[in-house]
Amino acid sequence: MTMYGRGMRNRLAVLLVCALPLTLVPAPALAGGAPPAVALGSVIPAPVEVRADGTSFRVTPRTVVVAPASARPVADRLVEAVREATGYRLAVVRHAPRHASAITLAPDRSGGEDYQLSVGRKGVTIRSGGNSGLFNGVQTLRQLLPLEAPWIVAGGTIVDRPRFAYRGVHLDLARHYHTPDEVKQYIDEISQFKVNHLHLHLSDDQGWRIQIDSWPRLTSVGGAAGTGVDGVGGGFLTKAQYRDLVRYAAARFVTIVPEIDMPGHVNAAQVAYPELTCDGVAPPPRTDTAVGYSSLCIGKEVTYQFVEDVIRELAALTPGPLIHIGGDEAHATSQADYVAFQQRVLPLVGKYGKKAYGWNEITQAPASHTAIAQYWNTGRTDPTLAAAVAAGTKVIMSPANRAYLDMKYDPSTRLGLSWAGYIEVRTAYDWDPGTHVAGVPESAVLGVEAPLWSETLRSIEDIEFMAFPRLTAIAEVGWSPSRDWESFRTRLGAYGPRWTARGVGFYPSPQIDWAG
Ligand code: TNX
Repeated sequence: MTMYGRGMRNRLAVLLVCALPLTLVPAPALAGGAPPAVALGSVIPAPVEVRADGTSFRVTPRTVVVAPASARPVADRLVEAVREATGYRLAVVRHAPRHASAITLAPDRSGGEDYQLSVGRKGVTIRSGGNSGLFNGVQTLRQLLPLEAPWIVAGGTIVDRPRFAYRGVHLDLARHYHTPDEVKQYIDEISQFKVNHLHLHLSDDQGWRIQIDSWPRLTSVGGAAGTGVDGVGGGFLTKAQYRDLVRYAAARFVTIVPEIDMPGHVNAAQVAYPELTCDGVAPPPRTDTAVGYSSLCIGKEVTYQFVEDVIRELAALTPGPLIHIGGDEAHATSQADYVAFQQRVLPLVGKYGKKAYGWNEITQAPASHTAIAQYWNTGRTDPTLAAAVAAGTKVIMSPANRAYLDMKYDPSTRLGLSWAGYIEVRTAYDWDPGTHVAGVPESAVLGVEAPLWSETLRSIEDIEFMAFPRLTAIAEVGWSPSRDWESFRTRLGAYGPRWTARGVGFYPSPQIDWAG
């Protein structure tokens, strides 16, 4: 089968207002047996409204990108994307010459992430009130460019906006370190699906992955060679590398959210600084995958000096509003100690101008009522979370049996874990963050995040195999107001050749009819 399906060839385009659930609108057929343009509705995540009008636009080497100075950063991304797709190096101009074939970025008064994309015979116009919206429109346009010449885009209009403001992924750099270049490659991929946050898990029992000047042994010891699972790898981000990553992500409208996990998951810090244990004795380094055995010493003042130094330095590195303080699986901390710890630590994040974000266990502490809880459990009820929500806590949904990208797809998957079950594409797709947990209404949900723990993942190839295609399901759960599995699986099947063309080794799920 071709990328677009045999049945779509040579059909006439029709004027069609596409109310969700999306159907694939036949795209204009072209003369000379060339493949039809990509159907206007064939976008992931599904846009809110798609109206095909039967016209089309052709991108040529003489097409110009028109953008005001304020939108120049987005224009640069657009030029890069068109070059990657077509090989053309389009010029960027402030004003279009008369009769020019143009792709225009037009700031208007709509909301920041909303955008409208119109494709007519003379050009493409993307309108948005914010550069993030213009960037979203550019990501849509990328998916509408065919994989091969002629570079014809189907005509019509897309009106689009996100359901949730927070659409995130998480990457564990602690269990296996991943280099800045690998993280950048991941950012390039996720941002194409309008994912706008990257949560980096920067410390755990095995290793510590971010430079902290006031506690230098965290990285000289905790980031040394051999600190990955099974003694593999090691490494850490210097502050300069971290700042560079933050800038790279920001240029793709992705906000980096740093996490330091505490009071559990701290063995690497205690190996480097034995005073962080209650008896002052350094534990042995650990590179196995057990969890829940380490704890900061809740009664010692040095613990809070350490935590405050780390939060202060992280906050200074972080232009984004959030700092994640972990808080999961603190099985070696008594409940009373856990609450006492969080009551001191959650407010420290505010002291340095950031909002506290933590795994859902933090909701045991009243100080979490002004924080954000990340729901990672597998149940549909959680009275502690629901009570916190009633008191003001906001939630990001990452139910492990739906959103965990480190779960195996099925029992034969070579990588990954299975403690939360197997997660095929449809399982990742068929759930609703607004009704998932009793007592957590949509109004309390900021969005979704797909964690990728790296106990079994070493390379970018491993990351991509586990993330794709499932991440696109989570991206659609976070973006699209109403969803339809049949429509999604058709669009996903058509998308596969794009990953192949970019060398992304995705999992070829048997639930999908892959094109090409
Ligand atoms: C649970 S989910 C953890 C991590 C593991 C993960 C593996 C959560 C907040 N903690 O420590 O890496 O399972 O799936």
